[in-house]
Amino acid sequence: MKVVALAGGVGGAKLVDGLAKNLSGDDLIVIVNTGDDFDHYGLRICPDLDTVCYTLAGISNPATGWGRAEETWNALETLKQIGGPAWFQLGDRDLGLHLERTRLLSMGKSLSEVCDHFCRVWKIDPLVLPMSDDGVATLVHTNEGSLAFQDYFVQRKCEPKVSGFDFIGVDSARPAPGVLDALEDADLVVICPSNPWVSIDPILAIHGIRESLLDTDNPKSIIAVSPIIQGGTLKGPAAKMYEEMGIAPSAMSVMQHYGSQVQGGLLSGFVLDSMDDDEESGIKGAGVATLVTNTIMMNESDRFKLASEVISFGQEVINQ
Ligand code: FO1
Repeated sequence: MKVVALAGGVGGAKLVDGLAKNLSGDDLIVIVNTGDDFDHYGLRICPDLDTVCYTLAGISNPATGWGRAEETWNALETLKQIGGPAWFQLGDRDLGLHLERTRLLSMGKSLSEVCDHFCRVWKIDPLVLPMSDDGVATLVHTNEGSLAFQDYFVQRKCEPKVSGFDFIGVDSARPAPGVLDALEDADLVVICPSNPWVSIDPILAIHGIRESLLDTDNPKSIIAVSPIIQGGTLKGPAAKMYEEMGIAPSAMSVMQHYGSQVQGGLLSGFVLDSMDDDEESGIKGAGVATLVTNTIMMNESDRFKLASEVISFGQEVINQ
């Protein structure tokens, strides 16, 4: 079974890691959000790509989920001492990656070429693709004006009230090489438990991606794993965003966000947490198959187990 995973930050990276440990490298392709990417100190920072790759390489920071394990902070300490902007925590090991990525990009390499190079160095088996090699920047519209994503997320700690999003540059951005072929060949597409608004929607907004997923001439099974559990999230502002956009944060709202395939939307299946089992019948009522299970990934064994259940469920949905 050929599986494509769409992923954003920390939650997405954990499920991707579980999928990678359940599937052979040839059977998994990961398409990653790059709407969070930005320039800082003249360096190109790609937080979601790095979170996915560090996690797959087994070198991610277990405390934060982003950045490197066994990190040191000498450069950041120096920046603080001399009054440089230190709101975005770049560790020494992490900085090395940003330096080399920026150098390679300035030599004319594409982001997907650079990502492929890092994946080879780290012996990462699945193919990891940025959604696009062209710059797309998520802009968050708030009660305090429109903010660049990392200004909203890290500098303002997601405090401003959100009223909408724009993905600047998306109209001219092309899917990265391999993205549309991967979707075309996929038997199963897994939308990871990433933030639907700012991690998955930017991927779906790239020309050709949503269209490929909706292509009735090449129908495919698409299942999403809810990042919302009991009206909240383990990490990140997804639930707060739903509330501020006037939508109750719930598994049902996430399912409706992507839409039911039988109603012209994306989903043929949906995975929700056991604590939200009262929402199952409503989701089924929209024509979407369901899997109710523990979706909280506290450790590697949780990741492996959830991914294995998602794959078996995906197989069932394909056979329906
Ligand atoms: N998130 C934070 O909340 N604070 C940080 O200082 C921070 C630094 C950082 C550095 C490198 C990196 O790859 C990720 C980093 N993140 C940080 C995470 C990142 O901002 C978000 O997780 C994503 O953009 C949302 O998916």
